[in-house]
Amino acid sequence: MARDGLLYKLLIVAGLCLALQVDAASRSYLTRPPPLKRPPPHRSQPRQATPSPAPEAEVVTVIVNVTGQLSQSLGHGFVQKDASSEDSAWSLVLQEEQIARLVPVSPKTPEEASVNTRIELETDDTLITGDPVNAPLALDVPKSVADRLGLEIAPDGGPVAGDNTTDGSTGSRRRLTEVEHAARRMILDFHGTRRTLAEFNDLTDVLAQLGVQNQVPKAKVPKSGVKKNGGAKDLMIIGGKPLNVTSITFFFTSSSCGINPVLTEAQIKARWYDNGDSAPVTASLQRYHRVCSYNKLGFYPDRNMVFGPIDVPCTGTQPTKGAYDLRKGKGNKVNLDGEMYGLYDLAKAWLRTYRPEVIPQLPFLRRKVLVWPWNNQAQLLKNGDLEVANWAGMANMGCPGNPDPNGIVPDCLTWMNTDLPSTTIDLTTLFQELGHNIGLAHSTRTVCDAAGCAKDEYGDSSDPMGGAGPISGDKSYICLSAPQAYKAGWAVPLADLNATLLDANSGFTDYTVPSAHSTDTNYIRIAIDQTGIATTDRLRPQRAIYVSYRVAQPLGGYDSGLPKELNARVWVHEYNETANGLTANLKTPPMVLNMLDLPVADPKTKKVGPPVVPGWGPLSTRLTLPRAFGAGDSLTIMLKDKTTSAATVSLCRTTVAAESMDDGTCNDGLDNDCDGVADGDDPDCGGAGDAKSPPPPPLAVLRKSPPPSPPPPPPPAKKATSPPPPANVASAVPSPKRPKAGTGRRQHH
Ligand SMILES: *[C@@H]1O[C@H](CO)[C@@H](O)[C@H](O)[C@H]1NC(C)=O
Ligand SMILES: *[C@@H]1O[C@H](CO)[C@@H](O)[C@H](O)[C@H]1NC(C)=O
Ligand SMILES: *[C@@H]1O[C@H](CO)[C@@H](O)[C@H](O)[C@H]1NC(C)=O
Ligand SMILES: *[C@@H]1O[C@H](CO)[C@@H](O)[C@H](O)[C@H]1NC(C)=O
Ligand SMILES: *[C@@H]1O[C@H](CO)[C@@H](O)[C@H](O)[C@H]1NC(C)=O
Ligand SMILES: [Ca+2]
Ligand SMILES: [Ca+2]
Ligand SMILES: [Ca+2]
Repeated sequence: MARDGLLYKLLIVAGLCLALQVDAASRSYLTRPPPLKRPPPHRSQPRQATPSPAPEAEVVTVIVNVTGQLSQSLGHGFVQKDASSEDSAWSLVLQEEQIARLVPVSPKTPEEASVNTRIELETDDTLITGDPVNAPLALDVPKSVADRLGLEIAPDGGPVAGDNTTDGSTGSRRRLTEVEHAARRMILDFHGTRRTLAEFNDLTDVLAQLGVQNQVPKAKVPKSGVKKNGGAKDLMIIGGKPLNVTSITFFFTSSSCGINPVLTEAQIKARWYDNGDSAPVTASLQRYHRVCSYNKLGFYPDRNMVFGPIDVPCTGTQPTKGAYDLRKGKGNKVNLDGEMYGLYDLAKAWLRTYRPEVIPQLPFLRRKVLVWPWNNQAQLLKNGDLEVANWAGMANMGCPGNPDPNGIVPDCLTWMNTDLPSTTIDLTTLFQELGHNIGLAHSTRTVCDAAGCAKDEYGDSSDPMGGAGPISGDKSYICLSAPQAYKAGWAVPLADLNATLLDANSGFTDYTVPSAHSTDTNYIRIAIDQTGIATTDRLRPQRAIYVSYRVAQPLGGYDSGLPKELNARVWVHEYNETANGLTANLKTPPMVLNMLDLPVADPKTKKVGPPVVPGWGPLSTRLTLPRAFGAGDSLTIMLKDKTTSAATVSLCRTTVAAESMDDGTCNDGLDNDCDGVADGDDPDCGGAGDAKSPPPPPLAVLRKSPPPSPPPPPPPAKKATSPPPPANVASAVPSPKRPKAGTGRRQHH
């Protein structure tokens, strides 16, 4: 227990609620990632058998050096069975799908901005979107094909011209077709040289025509220690300086496929642009950005356009990725690149014909959003096994940039997977995809039961970057958790503490933590022990704890989607990154540790006890991190009081296990050991207080703050760091009225 007290605590809490019900608290799972206890969705098999793997004994390996910048994407929803814990309720761990691509560093034309090469990234470095990658990429050409091309295997495994194609050879030599000739020439020319991504793609194209396809070349990037350029800078807010999102959205039909989604331009625009409090949709992208970023990241109609429906052919071939098949997917037989980029190619072709005036703006409308019912086939056939895409959304994780701030930037894409018969778009999914575009990782939680612990990639239901499910999809929304708001630059800490600033053994210090809706200065950040953190890395990681308080506002307002179970709680998160303006590292996402609340009276029995939240167990008023500052140096976070606008949270750091007569700590007026009782009250000093359960704190009553004045100041505590009074306290806000739970549920496919 001493070794890993936090995990132990989680284990106890989660152990009490083994049976994860599909209740309001976990409702979020219904909206996007599949629920943990649902049988794993069928992992769609490629319907056409992937070609090459007939064990080809010998290959010619063509190695081409390329330079590109990394462009990563994230999708939802692969479920992986953890074989090590057969019986665990948590053994189905949700994993995201990650795709790494190389894109040009500084494209000269909009066409070049679309060039991309899927790679398998192999590196120990923390690489993020925008980082330059210089890597040899290897393509294997089977010997049978090499023979056809008149190539032989050199001692190093590479290609050399075979004798039998040289001039003046025997008359039995077969004439090469045009494609074979091109392939032979390219292989011999390119091998061992440095080429552009476009040239590399030409090589893979010509090989594909010879049946050598679907190789995802491995990019082995040595751990360099060399400074990367630090990734692309996109829409992270730095120093509070406002920025605007720009985007262009396309939605499609395919009458030749018989796939005719009913979604209209008006229905999309109603969800993009704010139309006031009485509009049918108040959870618009425009409002979400304005409210949740505290006016820092704007989303305005003039630079966020919507076009469609664009009727596209069911199957075909498009410039960026070749063949596509919208009915069955996998036009290129191994992944959805053919369809994902085919749709974008088709959208651009449509613009050139019908809205040519938009073409010059295209490079400056940063995000490209493509809306398509990917699982149309499944729905047409009423056969859940035929999923084309098993993600609800897929998005660029950070947008690639250009060293020249005025240069053309490579495409930054988001794909939405809508339901064929739906007239809405799942805005929570879209917030998450646009959050990925900004460069935010998923919001996770580690869940445990008797069989062990597992990380749930979407486990933080307080955050759209996790599994948040707002009470009404069209009316309400949930803003970012404290660590994500910190990373995005949307909110700043009211106190930024660390081991130097937080004294040990001097008892609790009170902080007033305003509800996140009332001010952008709204959480405590505590840098803790940095053991195991690569603090000298250019990404400047730092392990820290975040303490925040979130009270739902009325429909359309800040956090209006927080369900009752998650409302007016104090949240404790851990995140190992800093607000450096860069895309987050996918490997180190933020994690919710717990939520805290005061005891409540049971409406029936009138007995006072901790509120019990399904999936979370009984909520405590405090959380102790036993090794926060190293072995034997703990941090306790305690909720003392709360109103509709602020919570009083107290922090206590200690290196002593008990107060003692011997060293005078029984007579210093301090709760030295952070157990909630000091000196004479502490049993260590002969007091009556039971150290294990200190006197119960006041009941959780959401008191109305007196209208004009800010929340009452916390009881004066020594060196209390009070934040400036909340700028804009929504005074006397009654609990928001909500439509019946479930109205916002998106039908899960
Ligand atoms: C080259 O010779 C190999 C056998 O060594 C043969 O299989 C191949 O077809 C020949 N290629 C051409 C282009 O004649
Ligand atoms: C290709 O990359 C490898 C490994 O980084 C390097 O050793 C080699 O010199 C490069 N070749 C060219 C032509 O750039
Ligand atoms: C964002 O767009 C709005 C509306 O077009 C404009 O008024 C504002 O100045 C823009 N802000 C920035 C930072 O570009
Ligand atoms: C804590 O923060 C202060 C102020 O930023 C800084 O001077 C100090 O070095 C930090 N201490 C640690 C242990 O990082
Ligand atoms: C932060 O890093 C530490 C040290 O590697 C690790 O133990 C901890 O789990 C990390 N926290 C998160 C939220 O990833
Ligand atoms: Ca004690
Ligand atoms: Ca004491
Ligand atoms: Ca004590």
